[in-house]
Amino acid sequence: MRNPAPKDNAELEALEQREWQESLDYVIQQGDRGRVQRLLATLRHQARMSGVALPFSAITAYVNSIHPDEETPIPGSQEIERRIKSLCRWNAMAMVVRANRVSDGIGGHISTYASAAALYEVGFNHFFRGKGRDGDGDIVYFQGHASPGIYARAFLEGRLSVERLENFRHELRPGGGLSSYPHPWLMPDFWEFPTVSMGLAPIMSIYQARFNRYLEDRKLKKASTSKVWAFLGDGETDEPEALGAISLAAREKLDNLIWVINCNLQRLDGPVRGNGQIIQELEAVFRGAGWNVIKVIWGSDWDPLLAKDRDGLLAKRMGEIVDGQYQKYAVESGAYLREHFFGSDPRLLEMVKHYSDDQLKRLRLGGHDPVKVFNAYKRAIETHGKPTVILARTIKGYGMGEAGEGKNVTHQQKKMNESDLRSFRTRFGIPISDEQIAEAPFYRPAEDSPELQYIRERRKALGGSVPSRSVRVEPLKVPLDGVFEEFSKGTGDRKASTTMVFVRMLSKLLREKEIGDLIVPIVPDEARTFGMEALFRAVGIYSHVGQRYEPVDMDTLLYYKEATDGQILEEGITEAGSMSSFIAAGTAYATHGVNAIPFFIYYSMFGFQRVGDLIWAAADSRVRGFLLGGTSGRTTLAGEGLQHQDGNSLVYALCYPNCLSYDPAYAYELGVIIQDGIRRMYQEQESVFYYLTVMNEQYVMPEMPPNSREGILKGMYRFKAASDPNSKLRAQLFGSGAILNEVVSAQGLLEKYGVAADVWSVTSYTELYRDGHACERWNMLHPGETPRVPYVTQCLKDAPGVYVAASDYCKVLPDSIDRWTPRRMRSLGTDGFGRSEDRDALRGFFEVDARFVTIATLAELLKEGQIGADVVSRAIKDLDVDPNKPNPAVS
Ligand SMILES: Cc1ncc(C[n+]2csc(CCOP(=O)(O)OP(=O)(O)O)c2C)c(N)n1
Ligand SMILES: [Mg+2]
Repeated sequence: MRNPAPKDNAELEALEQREWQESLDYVIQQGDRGRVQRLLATLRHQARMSGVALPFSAITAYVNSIHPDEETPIPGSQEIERRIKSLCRWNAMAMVVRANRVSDGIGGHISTYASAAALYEVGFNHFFRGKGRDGDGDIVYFQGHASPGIYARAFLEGRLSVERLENFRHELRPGGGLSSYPHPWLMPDFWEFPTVSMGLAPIMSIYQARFNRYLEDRKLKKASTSKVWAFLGDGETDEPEALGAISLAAREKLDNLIWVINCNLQRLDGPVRGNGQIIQELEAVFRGAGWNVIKVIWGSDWDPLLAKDRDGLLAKRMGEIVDGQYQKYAVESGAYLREHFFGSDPRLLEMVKHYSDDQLKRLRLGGHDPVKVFNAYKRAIETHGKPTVILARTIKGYGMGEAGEGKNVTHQQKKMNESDLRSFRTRFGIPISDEQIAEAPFYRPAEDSPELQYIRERRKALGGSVPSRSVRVEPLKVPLDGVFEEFSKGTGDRKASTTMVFVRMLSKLLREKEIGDLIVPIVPDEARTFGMEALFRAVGIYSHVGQRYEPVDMDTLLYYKEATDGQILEEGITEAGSMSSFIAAGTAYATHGVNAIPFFIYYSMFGFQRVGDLIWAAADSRVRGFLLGGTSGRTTLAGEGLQHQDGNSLVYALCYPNCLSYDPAYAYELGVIIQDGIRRMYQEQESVFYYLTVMNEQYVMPEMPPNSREGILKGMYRFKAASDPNSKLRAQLFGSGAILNEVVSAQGLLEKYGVAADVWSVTSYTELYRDGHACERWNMLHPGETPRVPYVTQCLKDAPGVYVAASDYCKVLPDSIDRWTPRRMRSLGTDGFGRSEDRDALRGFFEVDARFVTIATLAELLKEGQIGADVVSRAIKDLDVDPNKPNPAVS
């Protein structure tokens, strides 16, 4: 019998809906999901062509991306894995609790790992590949605050002793301890990547994944299936660097990159998005950027409920709850959940009427369910053509119970009382007795226990332990005299800038047989600024897909050549991204066993000042390579003004312990420093890196004075002695970088006033400063022994007269060594904001030109009583200096 005609529109719509659903069911039952997708796409298209405006949505429902039907069971024993995970949880917690009992306030985090344990354990048991099999394991960025869990795992694996665990956050104790967070500088055999400054691991991981491709495309490393995993916090994604480069990962089709974002909905102070949904927000952002997004929101316990949710009521309800409320559910009882979550609709209540309150309370979230996590990881590693992000919902402080589970204070909870410990123990089945519980002892089962056997077997199958850092590279043998020799000869009467000199050195290095291929030039859209465009054609710009267009300047000699084996990393306008590439390249000696030699050249003002924290991470990572601050010096970069003129970077560089910084003036200085840098980093395998300023001012490059090599490297040497050493009035002038030429001119000017001055080139105040302190320290601790004499003191031992130093940087730089100069040193520098002006005007304004060096020298001689005030006044007049000009430091 035919259905009666529908009464009204509502009935008609209900009928239509049923028919369409039945049709869809039919197609789904045929088992071909691709067919469903195609069908729906056709319908969408048809609707759009008929003028139906379909609302745009970058998000899907608030449910798991992987349907239970698509899941595969986890291989191995889930029961043993659960016990291992519980032991990791316990030991991680005990590590923090015990550390804080002994030293109150020593810190540590329980709740981050407590929420992430399943995310890591599934990785350790099934995915993370060690380097043991073919030397090419996975690269894993562990969330910094989860470090206790990673140590706990290493403890079970037998890699860390109880003593080391006992000394968590007490690294200086005898026998050593464990650093708070992942720091390769402090634990160079263990940690590979520093992560704890939040937002840096995400961007570093993207460029790492891209750099892995670069090495493969350039045949510096064989093709590999290894993955880069980055474990991040949901709060961390607010850091601009965290999401700032995600479009690159999609554009470059980095399917070797997997991010796991632990969406516990909380950060340190409270909810990440109390009034919103961080998972949905991130889904939209990542989908929009072209990533594969896998949401792991609900555990298997929810599958039967969702299976019954034919009308989408439950999914709808899930999607309308904001995160602040979800957090409340996490701390509340099952009855509360029933009333406030399911209670919104009688049909939802009906769905759970057979569930006890206790059962409702125990409905697990996706990020705590190994089956869900395993399937997400599996899909991620099987995904081709795009990076994957897994958004895993968890509870912060999971298992901490009253001590912190889901609470706003949980991030900083470091203590558990006896009853908290007891419930934790019972909940996770840790075999520790009531008598022992108050102690919170570490627990490691017997070597032949099923747990430890399982761990050993799994890690063996996966290629060894993770994390593990080792340097497997062979030192390079690089006699590069052939490359650098020409620079010691000077340029005759031809003018050049140190930037031009650098580019020539780089071009020659790129052609060198032994190391040419290992050079990695990195530029943030600034190659033309530095005159490097010839390299575009010579070595090509790296692009995984080569060049799919005809470049507009194809018919020119220096055309914009992109190539799969291109050598230059042209990063576009991102110093943060470029720095991440620098880190990936500069640590390749450990990560990949490749002695990559990065040269990252950038506008100097946008280096330490802008991406200083990434440079700090580079230093922690034991990076090797050269940072080049281009167009540096406050007065050397004409015209650009306050935002560009850098008189700061060398001052910052002083604070980076393994960064050697230099301010070379001449071609041979730069040559000596780079050649020695390559020797130290790649031949001697020292974990240092270099910051070199290069300028765009052109002048004649002189010949290298004899015996100056050692001084160039140590920080100073006499460049030009006074023509009349027997003069009554004597001075020692110190110049650096482009200001050295002003100092040389001052030497000439001073002759007119009867002053004979020696000129020193100070290539590195920072090295002189470090040497001075090192000597002083040694002397303090070795009384009675022959004192060590700082290099600067040795140099000036017999140098007569007053001292004046001038640099294009803040005065604090020369001031930093003045305690080791036999007499006090007068310093001229560029404290203050830059100006849009030409060089002469700028140097006059900042009082660092030849005139001011002259006046300062005469003023010092006056102070010493060697000349009268009239001489200084005359010079001020002769040199046309306004004594009442504004002070540049404060104007
Ligand atoms: C750049 C930076 N800012 C601040 C901190 C301090 N801090 C450490 S953890 C934390 C909260 C982390 O929240 P989330 O990223 O959500 O990680 P969860 O612990 O919840 O997994 C904060 C603010 C830091 N480590 N780095
Ligand atoms: Mg969080």
